[in-house]
Amino acid sequence: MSASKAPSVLEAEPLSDTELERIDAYWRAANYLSVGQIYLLDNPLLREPLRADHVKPRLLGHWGTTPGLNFIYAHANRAIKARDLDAIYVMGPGHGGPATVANAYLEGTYTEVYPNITRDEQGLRRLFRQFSFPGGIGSHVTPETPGSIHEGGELGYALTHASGAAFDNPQLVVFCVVGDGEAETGPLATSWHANKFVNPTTQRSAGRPPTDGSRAGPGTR
Ligand SMILES: Cc1ncc(C[n+]2csc(CCOP(=O)(O)OP(=O)(O)O)c2C)c(N)n1
Repeated sequence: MSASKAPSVLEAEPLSDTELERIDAYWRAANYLSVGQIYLLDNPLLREPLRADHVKPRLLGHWGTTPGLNFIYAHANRAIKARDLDAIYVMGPGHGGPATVANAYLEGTYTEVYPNITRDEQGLRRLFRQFSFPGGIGSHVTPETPGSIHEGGELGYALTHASGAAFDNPQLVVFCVVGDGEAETGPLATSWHANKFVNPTTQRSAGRPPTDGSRAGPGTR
């Protein structure tokens, strides 16, 4: 939401072939790690032909939202590195859990926090098996997910949390994805209005909402 270091749109260049190849490779790896968590109990690298007993008997969630979340994660990382940004990524969609875990694993954070989830075939098997499985991790972004401070289990709060992060940290870039299902909730319907507090030039009298219990000034209705 901060535009302080954004380059001019007129001077922007397309990514180089090397950058595109690397981003694409990262994205495909994150997608593989995500789909593996949803479906696979065993045979994590598909070294042998897939059999029914390699697949989880009861799936929870679906694949739909995950490639989009991974795509934004990959490009957000690119922008963060290129411009040395302070950033946070708020993921709203209800079934986006595998994406966060996949990226934490790809970056190495997951193994740092959970040394038994190693970066080899055995670790991959454990990573896939534990997702939405008895004794494992939740199907959404639970607090156990390294780096996560936004619990994804109850839909509706992505935009509120993203706006709050931006209000409190004007220099922070906040990437926020809202699920279409999430967008049907009351809290989310209301939080679309939060932008009126962010931009004082379009809502001049709004400013920052009072946090000390005092009444808002004229024009803040
Ligand atoms: C407040 C609330 N209501 C219902 C649910 C059950 N639920 C979990 S995921 C989901 C669908 C979410 O749709 P969307 O946000 O578009 O995410 P996607 O399915 O694309 O991942 C629902 C209704 C919930 N988690 N929280």
